Amino acid sequence: MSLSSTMRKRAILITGASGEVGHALIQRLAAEGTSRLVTVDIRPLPDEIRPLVTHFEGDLLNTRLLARLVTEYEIEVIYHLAALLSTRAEIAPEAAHQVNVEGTLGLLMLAADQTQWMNRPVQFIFPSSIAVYGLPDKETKLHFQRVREFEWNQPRTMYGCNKLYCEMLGGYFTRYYRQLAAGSVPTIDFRCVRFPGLISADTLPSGGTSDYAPEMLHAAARGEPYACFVREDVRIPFLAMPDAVRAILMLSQAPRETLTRSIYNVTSFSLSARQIRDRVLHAFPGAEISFEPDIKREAIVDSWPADVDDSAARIDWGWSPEYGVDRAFDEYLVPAIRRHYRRDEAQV
Ligand code: AKB
Repeated sequence: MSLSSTMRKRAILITGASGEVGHALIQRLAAEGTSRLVTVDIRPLPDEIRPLVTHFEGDLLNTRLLARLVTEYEIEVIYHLAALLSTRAEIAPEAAHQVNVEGTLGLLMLAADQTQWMNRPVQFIFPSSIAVYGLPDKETKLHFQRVREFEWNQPRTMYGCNKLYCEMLGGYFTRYYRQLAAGSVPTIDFRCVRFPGLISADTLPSGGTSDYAPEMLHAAARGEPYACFVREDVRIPFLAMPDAVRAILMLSQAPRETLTRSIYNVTSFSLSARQIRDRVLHAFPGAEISFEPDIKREAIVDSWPADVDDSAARIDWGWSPEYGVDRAFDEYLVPAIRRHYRRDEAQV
């Protein structure tokens, strides 16, 4: 046993823990009995997940915070969820680059150092995004319906560029980092899922461009009018939050030798904004939903594919979503959102 492992506590690190995916992932890991969760976020944690983890409130770019983490913990797995999403990143591109790229680079270096200390690979799970794709126009989008991982990697947003580059950095750290050092250097185990738009019943995203779907649904459940910022026919793929968390955990648990690549698309259903509106109206017949496109945000969504091909994930690690479109709306989103806002009303 190394000196470090006699002194430090083993831990699973989750960055961006206060965000939507962090919230759902922590609840799921804690429900499975995982106790050694250490989290970092610039924001405080929501009350319901605070007791489940040891939280460090602070900036990932703060090297002293990272140094403190590794003096206290032997970090075996990193779920690196922290990011500025696509709309917010267009408003503050430099800040987005710092958080999304420099933040990721710092953590990859930390993972590489920990890998050497422990002499076994730290697993680095990285959620990427449909934003890494950039289709040049609507005709191309119509023609190339289900895009594979290596196609159309020409993002038109800062966020998409950041995610695509960090995917490559992850591959570099897995295969080539310190390639000129003497002897063999153990490398990290980087694994990436590319998510489509995510929809959660419990939380709302902030700063994304696929946000119109969850916003429409949550506004209807709250009895508030909603003006959708993309045209009715704009279509992208989506995944319900429980499936997003399942995908992360399935990829993390997959035996290394079954993985033929480090980057995998995952998806469930592809819907136009009109089809989402129709489903929301079916569940909440009085909902007031209008379409008032913001042509700049709409152009971002138009550059994302109508659907993605996730067959590599299906073949390599048995991925298949549990929530197809009917089950996602009828058994998860609508009932859980109703419960969520009823609970809120009861607490007022
Ligand atoms: C965003 O809209 O920026 C995100 C994403 C598609 O990754 N939800």
